[in-house]
Amino acid sequence: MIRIVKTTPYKDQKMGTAGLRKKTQTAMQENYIENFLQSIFNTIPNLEEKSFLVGGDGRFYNKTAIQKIIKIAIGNNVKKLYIAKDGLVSTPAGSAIILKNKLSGGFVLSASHNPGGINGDFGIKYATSSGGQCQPDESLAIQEQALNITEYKIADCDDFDLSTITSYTQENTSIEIIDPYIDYIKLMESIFDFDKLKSLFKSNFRFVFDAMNGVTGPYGKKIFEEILGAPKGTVVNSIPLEDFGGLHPDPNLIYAKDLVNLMYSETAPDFAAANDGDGDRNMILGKKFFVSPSDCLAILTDNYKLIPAYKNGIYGVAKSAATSMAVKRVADTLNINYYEVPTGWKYFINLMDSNRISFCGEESFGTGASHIREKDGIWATLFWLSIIAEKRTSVKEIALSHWKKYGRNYYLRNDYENIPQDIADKLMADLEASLPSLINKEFKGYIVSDAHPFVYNDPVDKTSTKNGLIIHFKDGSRIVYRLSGTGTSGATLRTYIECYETTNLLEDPEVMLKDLSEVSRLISYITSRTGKTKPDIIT
Ligand code: G16
Repeated sequence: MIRIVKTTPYKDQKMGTAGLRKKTQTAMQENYIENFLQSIFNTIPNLEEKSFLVGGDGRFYNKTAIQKIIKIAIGNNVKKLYIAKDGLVSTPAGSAIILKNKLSGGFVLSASHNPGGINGDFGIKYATSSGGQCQPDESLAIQEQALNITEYKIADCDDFDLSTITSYTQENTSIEIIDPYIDYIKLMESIFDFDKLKSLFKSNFRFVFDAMNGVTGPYGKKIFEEILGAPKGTVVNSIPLEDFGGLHPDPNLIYAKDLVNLMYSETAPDFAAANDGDGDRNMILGKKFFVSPSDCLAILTDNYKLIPAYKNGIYGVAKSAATSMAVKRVADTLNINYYEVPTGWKYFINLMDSNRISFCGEESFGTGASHIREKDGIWATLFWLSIIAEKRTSVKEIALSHWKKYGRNYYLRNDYENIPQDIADKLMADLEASLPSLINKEFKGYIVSDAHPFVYNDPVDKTSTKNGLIIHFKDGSRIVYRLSGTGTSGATLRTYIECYETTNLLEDPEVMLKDLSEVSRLISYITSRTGKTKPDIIT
C-alpha cells in the first residue's frame, strides 16, 4: 500500500557542492530523508519509466536511509531500483553502474571524506543520468521543492534483505540487488594493462593501499590482492565500518596519519595510496614523498601514453580554478585542450560529454577521467602503479623529473574552519569589493597584477558560474579564496596559495609559501575578522 504523508519542510535542507551533507543527527530527524527524496523525485517526470541505483559507503544510518529511499521510490512508482549488495557501492563504481545500465540516476549515501557515526556526518550524493553530480539548475529545482514540501509518498512494506543477489517486486517497482564490484572491475581492466601490473607485483615491489575503513576496502582487496596478485595485507583498513573505526576518512597528510608515518619511516614500502570514505578521493605517497593532488593531475596527464586506453591520444584536461597551474604547463606542451572550471566535479561533465577533455582533477584529492563522471581513487592508484610498472623508478624520481621538465608549482591549501557563516560571508563580500583597489599594491614583496572573481562560462550549455576570488601577483604566484560547500558546522574559508619555481625543486611547500600565506591573511583581514592567526588545517 502507498501512503501519502503530510510533512513540513526543513529550512536547512540545501544542496551543497555534491548533494546533501549534514550532521548525522540532523539527517535522523523525522521525515528528513523522506522529504529530501520526495523533493528529488518531484523534479523528475515519468518516474514509472525511470531506474535508479542505491547504495553507499557503509557509514552509520546508511542502512536505515537505504530502506527509506527504497520505500519512497516505490511510493513514487519508480520503474526499477538497482540496490548495491549490502548497501555498499563506491561513488566511482556507482557512476560506472549508472552509465553502463543507462540509469536515470542514483543515490550514493555518503558524506564522502567527512567522519561518520551518530556524532559524525551523513550525506546523499545524488547523480543524474549523466553518471555524476546534478547541474546547478537541477540542484536549485530540488532545493526549491525541499523548502516548500508538504507531503511525500511512501510504500508501507517490510524492509528488504540486501545481503543476497536477488530481485523483488513491490507495487509497480522492481528491485534488483546487484554485485557492486563486477562492472567497475571490468572497466578498470579495459583501461589499464593488468598483465603489466601483475608483473610489477611479482617483483620486490611493495605497496600499501589504505581504504580508511571506507567502501574501497572490498574493491581494493579484489583488484590489488585477488586479481593483480599483491600480497595479502596490501590493503589496510579494508573493512567498511559505520564509524570508519573512529577515523576521519579523508586521505590527506593529516587524517591518513598512520599511512603517512609508515611512508616517512625507514620501513616504508615503495608506494602507497589512500582513498576516502566513498572512494572518489585519493592520496598518493612514495617513500618519504607526498604527491600533491595538483601535481598528481599534471603527472598523470604527462604520462597518458603509458595507459592502453589513452595511448592513441586524449582530448584535453581540466582542473578547478583552485587547483595549481601545474597541469596547464603540461597541456600547453602537449597541445591538448585545457579548461579551468569552478569547484565541483559537476563542471567537468559537459566537457567530458562533449569530448573536450579526457582527464580532470581538483586540489581536494580528486583525479579522474571520462570513463565515468566522478573522480576515482582506485583509477588514480592504478594509473600510478602503471607509471611505476613502466618506469621502474620511485615516486619521488617520477615527480622530480616532471618538475625538471616543467618547473614546480609549490602549492598549499590553508583552511580556516568553523567560522560563523555571517562573518565568513562578509569577509568574502568585502574582499570582493576591495579587489580592484589591490591592483599594483605590494604585500611583503609580492605585487598584485590582477584580482578578480573567478567566472566560468560553460562552453556547452552557455551558463555562467561565479566561484571564488583570485589574486595574481607579478611573479606568477596566486592566491584563491573560496568558502567550502561541503562542511556541516559553520563556514570553512579555504585559501589556495601557489608560487612557481624552476630551480629550487625540493623545498618544503610550507617554507616556500610562508610569506604568501601571511599575505593571504593580510589581504582579507582573516585574523582580525576571525581571531585566527593561522589555518586550522594545511594540506
Ligand atoms: C565534493 C565534490 C568535489 C569538490 C569538493 C569541494 O567532494 O564532489 O568535486 O571538489 O566537494 O569541497 P569544498 O566545497 O569543501 O571545497 P567530495 O569528495 O566531498 O564529494
